[in-house]
Amino acid sequence: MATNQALQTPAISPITIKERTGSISTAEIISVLKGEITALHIKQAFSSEIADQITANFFGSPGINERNDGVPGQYVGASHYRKDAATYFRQAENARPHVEALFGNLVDPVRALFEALKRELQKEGIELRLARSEHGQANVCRALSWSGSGTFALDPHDDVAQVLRAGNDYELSAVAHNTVAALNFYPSMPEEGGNLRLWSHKPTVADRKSQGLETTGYPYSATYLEAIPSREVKLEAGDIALLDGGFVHGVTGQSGSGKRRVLLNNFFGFARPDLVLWWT
Ligand SMILES: O=C(O)CCC(=O)C(=O)O
Ligand SMILES: [Fe+2]
Repeated sequence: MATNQALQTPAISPITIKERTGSISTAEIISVLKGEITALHIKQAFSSEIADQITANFFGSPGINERNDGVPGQYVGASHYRKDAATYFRQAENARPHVEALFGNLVDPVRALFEALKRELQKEGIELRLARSEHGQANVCRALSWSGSGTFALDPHDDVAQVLRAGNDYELSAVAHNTVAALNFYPSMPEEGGNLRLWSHKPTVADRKSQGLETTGYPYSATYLEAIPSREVKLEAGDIALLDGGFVHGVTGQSGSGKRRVLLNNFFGFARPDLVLWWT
């Protein structure tokens, strides 16, 4: 017999997307962090010189690997998804030289954003730092190229389940009760598709349970999302997207013969009123 939970239609939460061209500001970052806007899309936010350098270094990296956690894609760096803290932080330490090498001798724009946000939050008495444990410290970002083929290059998911279920040995679990901000820099985009799709829905623990996605938040089915309005953020190389990772999001199918899609990603959020943690 079907339970009430399974019959319940998912709640619709309105989304606000701010889009403009130029340089990202700390005030805008903080407004996503505080849940005032759902997503921020900054077009042409970093130069094609750094974008091309990162892309070439990613595909040529001796640290590039295929993901083996059920999410199709290649990566440089470490992901805490489905890993205990000891494994994640050890991988982050081992991958650090490869992450740093992505930028060659150019200034890392993700670190520059981290430092600017750190200075701004400090003025309000809030510390921003990388998540850490006795086994090591998170990196500022990881690089990813999704390889899902079909409707989505990366299936619809939320970024909160993996944080909520990270476990007690992670200090970052506390962030799951606040906005989990997901920051993406796009050095390379395919000719067609590879856009970010955002659904007007922020799943609860009960919603995830009803879908059997309690620990992963991945992947929400087409049937589950059917009646929920969604919006597409059209991305180009050099763009930044910052979103509330609690809302269901995914990456649309990609095509074209030339360019592969590459992004730099990390997550951050309030662990305490006076502490913002940053991890990958
Ligand atoms: O590739 C993207 O645009 C989004 C990536 C993402 O949602 C994730 O890494 O959790
Ligand atoms: Fe995500």
